[in-house]
Amino acid sequence: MFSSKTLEKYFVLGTQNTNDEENFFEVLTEALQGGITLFQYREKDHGALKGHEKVRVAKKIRQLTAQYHVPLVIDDDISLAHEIGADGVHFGQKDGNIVENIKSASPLFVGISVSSMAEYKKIKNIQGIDYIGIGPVFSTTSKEDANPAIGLTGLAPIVQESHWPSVAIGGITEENLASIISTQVNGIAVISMISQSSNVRDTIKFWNLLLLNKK
Ligand code: TZP
Ligand code: MG
Repeated sequence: MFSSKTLEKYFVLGTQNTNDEENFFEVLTEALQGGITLFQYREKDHGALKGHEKVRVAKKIRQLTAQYHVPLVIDDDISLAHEIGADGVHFGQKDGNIVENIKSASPLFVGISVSSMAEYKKIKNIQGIDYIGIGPVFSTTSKEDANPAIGLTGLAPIVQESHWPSVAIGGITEENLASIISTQVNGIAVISMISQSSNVRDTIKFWNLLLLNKK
């Protein structure tokens, strides 16, 4: 069900990253049509929906992603993930006890964020993690409490060291995408490269082209 290939083109979005709900579903639909391989619903930070509104939107997302056979990950909300039948859950370092979270997330797959080699080493013996997200690689305005950017020199050694599949995140654009791909990371996760794109299909086509050149 979960394979490292799933991480390849990982799109992350919450309604706070778009103008409104209509725009959110427009962008998500274009991204699904364009060929993203994984979607994370990250409803967080200023302007995020809460309670019933969040559940309502999440149910629509579940329907839409299922239509395109794209797995759905929920950021930091285990009960929502179970309620709507999501495929995975993602946790940051500040999202509570990792071992407890992994237990409650079962049988869903689990991703954990790390922003340094020290953070990777702290979790590396924990059972039940399916992938790690590494970043922010470059500086980002899409996350309020983002750690300092680690750059390619911070990213590459963690990719090498990780015994789990990994995905790079943070400040990734069409300009620096090739440099990220060259680290051999399994996947790339983006918000604004897609949500702010003037042509989502072209952006994903370009992404595919770079991935083809890698192989
Ligand atoms: N985690 C680390 S950076 C980030 C998250 C959720 C935001 C990524 O957004 P963008 O627009 O791709 O920099
Ligand atoms: Mg988080």
